[in-house]
Amino acid sequence: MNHEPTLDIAIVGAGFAGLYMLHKAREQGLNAKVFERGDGVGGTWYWNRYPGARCDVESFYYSYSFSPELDQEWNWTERYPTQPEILAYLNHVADRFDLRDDICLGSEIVSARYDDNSTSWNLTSARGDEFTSTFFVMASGNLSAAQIPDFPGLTDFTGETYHTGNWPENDVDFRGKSVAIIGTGSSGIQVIPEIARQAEHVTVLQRTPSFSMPARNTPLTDDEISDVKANYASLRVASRNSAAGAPYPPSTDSAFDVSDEERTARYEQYWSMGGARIMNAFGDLMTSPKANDTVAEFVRGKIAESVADKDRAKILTPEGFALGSKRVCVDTDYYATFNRDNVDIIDVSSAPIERITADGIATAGDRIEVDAIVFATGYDAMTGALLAVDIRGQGGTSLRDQWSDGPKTYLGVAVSGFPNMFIITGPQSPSVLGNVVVSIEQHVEFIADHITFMKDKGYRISHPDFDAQEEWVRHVAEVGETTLFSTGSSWYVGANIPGKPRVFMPYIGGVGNFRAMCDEIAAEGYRGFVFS
Ligand code: NA7
Repeated sequence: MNHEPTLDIAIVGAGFAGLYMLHKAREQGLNAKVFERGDGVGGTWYWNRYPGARCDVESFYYSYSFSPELDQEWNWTERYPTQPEILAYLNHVADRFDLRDDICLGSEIVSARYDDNSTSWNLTSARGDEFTSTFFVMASGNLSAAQIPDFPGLTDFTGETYHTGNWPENDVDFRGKSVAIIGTGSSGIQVIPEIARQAEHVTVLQRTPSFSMPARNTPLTDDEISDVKANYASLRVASRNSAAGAPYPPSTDSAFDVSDEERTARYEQYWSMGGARIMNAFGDLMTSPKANDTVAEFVRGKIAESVADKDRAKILTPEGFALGSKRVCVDTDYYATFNRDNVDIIDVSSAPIERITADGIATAGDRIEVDAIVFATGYDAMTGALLAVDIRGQGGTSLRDQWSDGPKTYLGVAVSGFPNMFIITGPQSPSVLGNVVVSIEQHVEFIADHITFMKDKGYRISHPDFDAQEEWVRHVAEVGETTLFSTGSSWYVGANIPGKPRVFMPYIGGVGNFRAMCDEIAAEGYRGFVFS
């Protein structure tokens, strides 16, 4: 039997990560293929087609930086890009770099097994196709395993159901319908105003209110576009070296270095910039609970100003957790939507959803009848898409078993005992706390250079040293504990999935620091990896 793998590198996922990995692998002379479960490229931006879907990072920066030519030829039209525009961009990238020939669409990889004898990976797709490859890269995304809570009676409902992360390709017509929307994270906050404009009636079922900031989205002017294009090189460098992947100057002073009046004036100034910029108003907002209270109180004041009905405003006002400990949301008209006559909100934190009925939803205090239910209930984040594949490493060890108490990686890119497997923006990488595209590019380049290093040295196998991995996981947890990011009940810690181990998964040391650390590790012959 021929044990020679047919591919140098097998990549799962054709979103931002998979497309760039394919391009980079080809540049380095590797025979690569991407396997994508969707029928088109785009990953998250292929599936999240719900009305109002938009990135909460500015378009100029939420884009690839690896090609200065691409930067110059592509024109974003709005400050915050819509889902169709990002999808068009990714399709353009697939064509521009001639990637499509090596992308297998509609090909969901369900198992990946490392063969100790041939030292290669065997991949199997849902329709039974098999592939062998020397390297195996999971580029399956952090927010791609959509989750609908296991409500009793879910299948009894006779109306329409949708999940924001798995929206149908054709427009959904909510005119004349009454719609329940469950979930008020980033997706809920974007979809609620849009559906409220169309449907006859909307009932929002909220378990935890979010802190949301107005996007202040606008069309981009020709002058703004030329300005950024003229300075793209330095803006990209600033993003790469930043904490969260965007070139905004950080503030280093404390919220208590200034008077109360000056502090409020600073918050007003950052609030008027739009988006989540207010998080940068002072340097200690995510490290000092007291400083965080000041910004949280400011935002609570804005909610009170925006929502006319006092009872609704109270329900919509977050209390009891730090601003930023659940991802802050960026919206257009979210709070104003609750001034509409056709919108209701039910607080399901104290009176939870008990069951879905044939014609609606029963909570501990209410019973509502609806034609459609929209689940904006989020994702099994960071680990869901990885563990959806039955991945087996050395000696048949299952990744699901190895991670049963929580994920452990080295640098978020590799796992001890899983040779020649890489993850793009895995758990313990800094990717999700800012602009993920910057982290994706860094990871892809680290992986590609790692493979080239192996080729040059004549190595066949690489995986992280167990102790180096333990040390990295410990470091990530330690850094996480110095900030308020790890203190909320959010998907950052797996809190939204019943039974999921509670582990703070992102590395919060900053994308710039992380890059510098990885560069150092590479310069030292990939310290922490074992080669043979
Ligand atoms: P999120 O941010 O995880 O939000 C999911 C929402 O769904 C959130 O409000 C949850 O309330 C709610 N939810 C989840 N399960 C339930 C149950 N059982 N009952 C009631 N409500 C529930 O996902 P998104 O899709 O909005 O955003 C994901 C990321 O995409 C976002 O952070 C950005 O990075 C882009 P909870 O807060 O858990 O009480």
